[in-house]
Amino acid sequence: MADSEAPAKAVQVKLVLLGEAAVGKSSLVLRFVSNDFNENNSPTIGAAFLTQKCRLEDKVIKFEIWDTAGQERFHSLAPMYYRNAAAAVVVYDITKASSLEKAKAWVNELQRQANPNIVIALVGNKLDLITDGTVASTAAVANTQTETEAEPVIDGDGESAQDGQAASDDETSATQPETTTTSAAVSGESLRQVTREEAEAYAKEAGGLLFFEASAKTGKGVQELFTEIAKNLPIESMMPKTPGAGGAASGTAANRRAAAGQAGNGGPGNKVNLADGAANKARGGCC
Ligand SMILES: Nc1nc2c(ncn2[C@@H]2O[C@H](COP(=O)(O)OP(=O)(O)OP(=O)(O)O)[C@@H](O)[C@H]2O)c(=O)[nH]1
Ligand SMILES: [Mg+2]
Repeated sequence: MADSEAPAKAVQVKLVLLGEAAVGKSSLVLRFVSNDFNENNSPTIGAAFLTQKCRLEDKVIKFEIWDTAGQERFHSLAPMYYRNAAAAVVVYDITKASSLEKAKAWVNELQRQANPNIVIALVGNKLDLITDGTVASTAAVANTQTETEAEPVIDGDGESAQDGQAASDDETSATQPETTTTSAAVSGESLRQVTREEAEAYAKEAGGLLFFEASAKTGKGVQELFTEIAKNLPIESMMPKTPGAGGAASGTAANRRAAAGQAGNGGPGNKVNLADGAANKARGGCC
């Protein structure tokens, strides 16, 4: 956290989140951007746009995050959000096997149609729903450089970035985890439907995707996820040449506007949160 240096130019990084409905995409973003969690997060409609600035060594990275809607009816909008993205976070729910299959489909689509240099991270979310045995080993990989360890549960009252609307498909897991959290502590691994080994093996096979297990609820692994993405980006080649110029791999203003125009909840769903804000102080400043 080298501060008090001349303000570095931010490298803009367009990042998209993809994955089945209710796996916790918006929750991961909320944790990353505002260090908050909402037990009753509403399904995303269209997409939401958020930003977060991070410092990585002497570089400042501004993540421009497109949090897409997982419901199938929004699938056709996705290319607009992953086009020109420098990074993608493909999320599944470790307590729902079918969500890994959906994640694989997203990875395939990205590998066929997105920027060929895109950095893809596969993330198994809801790690808090299983007990500690595997949790410890899970975090070990990502814990290379931050002191961000398992944070205590922070149950915020933070507003969701999305407007709620009854989701027609695949909503059951949105409510199920809350009712099973307590029993998970008793039943141990029983809620886990995707082993770390299986998902990690797939991540390797699929061309060396970054792989994490995380919990948006506790914050475990979230910081590490974005840090590792930042470290895997070709930052030097993305540096703006002149003040105000966008990074090569980031979305252009025109793209952003185009995408924002299509987002179903472009108004209240848009939320900007810069790293200088209070949200980051708890974690020592993002990356
Ligand atoms: N226990 C637990 N619940 C979580 C976690 N992350 C999200 N949830 C819950 O899962 C539900 C769905 O979370 P969202 O973040 O809205 O999921 P999403 O992937 O954005 O869903 P769509 O916007 O519909 O695609 C909400 O009730 C969250 O509170 C987590 O890490 N642990
Ligand atoms: Mg969402």
